[in-house]
Amino acid sequence: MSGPVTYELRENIGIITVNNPPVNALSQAVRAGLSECLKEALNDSSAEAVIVTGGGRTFMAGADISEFGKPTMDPDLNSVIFEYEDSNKPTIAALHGTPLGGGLEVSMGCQYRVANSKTLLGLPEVKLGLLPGAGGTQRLPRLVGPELALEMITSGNPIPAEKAMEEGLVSEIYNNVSHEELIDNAIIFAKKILTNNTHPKSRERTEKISNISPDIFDNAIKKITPRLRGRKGPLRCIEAVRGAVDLNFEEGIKNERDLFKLCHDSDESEALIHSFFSERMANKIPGMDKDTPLRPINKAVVIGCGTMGGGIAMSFVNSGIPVSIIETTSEFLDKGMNIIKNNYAATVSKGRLSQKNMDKRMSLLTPTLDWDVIKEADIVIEAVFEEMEIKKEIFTKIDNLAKEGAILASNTSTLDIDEIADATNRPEEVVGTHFFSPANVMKLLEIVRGSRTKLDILATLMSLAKKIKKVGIIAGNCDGFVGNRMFHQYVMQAHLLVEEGATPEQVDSVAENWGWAMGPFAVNDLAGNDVGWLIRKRHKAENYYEGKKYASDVADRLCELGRFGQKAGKGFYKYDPKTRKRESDPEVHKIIEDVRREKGVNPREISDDEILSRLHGALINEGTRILEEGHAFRASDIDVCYVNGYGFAAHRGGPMWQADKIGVNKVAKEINNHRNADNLSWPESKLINQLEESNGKLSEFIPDTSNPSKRS
Ligand code: T1G
Repeated sequence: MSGPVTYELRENIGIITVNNPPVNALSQAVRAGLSECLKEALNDSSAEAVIVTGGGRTFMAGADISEFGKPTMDPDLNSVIFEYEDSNKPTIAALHGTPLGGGLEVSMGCQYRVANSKTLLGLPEVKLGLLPGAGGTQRLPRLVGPELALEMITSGNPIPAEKAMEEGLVSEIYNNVSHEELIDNAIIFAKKILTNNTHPKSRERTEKISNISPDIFDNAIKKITPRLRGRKGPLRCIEAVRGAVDLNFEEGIKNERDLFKLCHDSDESEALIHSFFSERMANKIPGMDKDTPLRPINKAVVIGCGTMGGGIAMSFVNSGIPVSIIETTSEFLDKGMNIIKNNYAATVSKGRLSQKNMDKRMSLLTPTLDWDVIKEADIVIEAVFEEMEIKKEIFTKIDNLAKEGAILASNTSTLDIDEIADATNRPEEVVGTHFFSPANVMKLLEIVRGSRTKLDILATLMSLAKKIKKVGIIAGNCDGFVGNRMFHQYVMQAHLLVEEGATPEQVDSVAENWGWAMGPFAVNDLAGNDVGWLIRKRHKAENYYEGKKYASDVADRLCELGRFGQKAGKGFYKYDPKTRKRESDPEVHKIIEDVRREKGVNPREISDDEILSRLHGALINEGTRILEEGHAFRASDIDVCYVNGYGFAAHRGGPMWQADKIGVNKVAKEINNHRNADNLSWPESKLINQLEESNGKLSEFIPDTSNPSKRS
């Protein structure tokens, strides 16, 4: 039979296999194929039991997300699952890879599940703003109990096969077998259970959902509430699981379906699905043939073992890539290595890393003063002091030592990659790898292309980003690249709002109530106010502020008083030394009043709406300028940057997504109004004006990135 689902008979067992690469998503054709092949198996008198499995790298990894938002096509997944559950021949799901979402739901419709020991089983729908909509909230509690079901469904995180077996979700696991061996073992298992008198249907199992205290749901709500940031999906997940305990199966399924529809129709889900696909779209490099070979990255060298260098090195060894770390003195090296060791030890003490894994990672780190290690490296990442002359000196040294084909990368957060590249004889091999602090934790990696950087280097680094569990975007070599360039405008508006009459507390609470992880002033205090202070001093020396409004007098005053933020115990706020909780500080309000008086500003009442409009308008305005200059490949890359590097709520999609959602013409009008009130801090965006006239969308704009400009 053609199509993505096939049936075959092996001895007296029917085998149904789904082949819909890359992840066997449950498209309409797959759902139809599953139904047809089951009928074939039931009609096959030689088949006494039926195994369903996925070909390639995984069992079905969920519903086909690309079908969402389109008219649903029969058969729907629920009905297919009921067919497997009501089959008059025992059905067994043979699992490997990542049976997730609808895939796990199909397996729970089967009477039995067996798995490769490396399988990860989960219901990640909540990460898409959804909930398991094909019986998952009803069958999982019946198989593993409501508490684990609540944890899995509200977190969206998978569990390993071993735990699944302990909890009764899987009957047998086979140690690290091939897919063929998995099927062989599943056939043996099928023959074994044929001797059972009955084959329990998941939906009829009630032993684990009886006598359940309602407290578990209230506790689940209490646990998730601080992380909601305006989302409703996780609460609906809890209510769906509550239905599994309080209602009979049919009512529970109906309750699940009603709640699923609320999720499916929500902006929150639309934005989260946008975030999901945008992260994957960011991997695509225009002009780069996807079959072009990538460069091997088996050995890395990091120059500098400070906060950034240490964090970068950890990211590599966490993914099994050995790293040599170079420093200028043994003292600096020892200090940096101790910080890394303590970082890992802290994770071990929290039970999030085994001592064995910590030792393995530490064994992949080679501290050294010997620059000759660069000769063996596939990639060299410079992570030293943010000073151009120092970087150029280092790159000349690297250039003289590195082998042909090695990637020469700088972790600079804003300096000119082309100028750094000019210090080498191979500028086309030089690139920026802008990690975000702490580099072993933050997911975003800005891969900064110089005007001569080869495309295969960009593609190699995109692949490397995924391997070291980062989310990469390609950024142009403009001042501040993508993220910081936009953030500079956002923070400037925040500071102007405070000069004009708002308070840091008001601005931060407006941003955080909207969905930001932290407001701009809290972020400044976290990152260190001295970081911005240093950049502002550099900009002043370069006359950057000529013809521009200067909005950081208050921030400068704070820095002059050593109020660098959390690390100094005070910044825009004062911080409890134990809890690090922020509190308003009258001293800061006094400084704000002094600056207003000296600048002749009469403070005025500023509405929350104006605050939000200016904060987001600043991001959108600068983001469109980045696009029109060709410093990003697409608007959604900017969304990926903000969701993964700046605490922009993923369930709000990103600044560019928001602009399209609100309507570019509406946003353009607001930005133009802000510019009429203060043209010095609202640089013109041609793209915004074009889209306003054409009623266009940012998501449809394709920047010209064919010849990346040298930094102006
Ligand atoms: N639908 C459509 N395409 C998908 C997909 C899916 N579910 N999952 C992945 N892809 C595409 C992805 O866009 C990329 O495409 C390629 O596959 C490789 O993905 C009814 C309603 C499975 C762990 O949420 O978590 O079931 O870029 O780069 O890193 O209750 O993909 O190559 O063109 O991520 O090896 C629930 C989502 C859906 C799982 C593999 N399931 N996927 O990771 O590869 S909702 C999920 C993942 C649902 C039911 C509900 C990961 C992965 P392209 P990749 P990977």
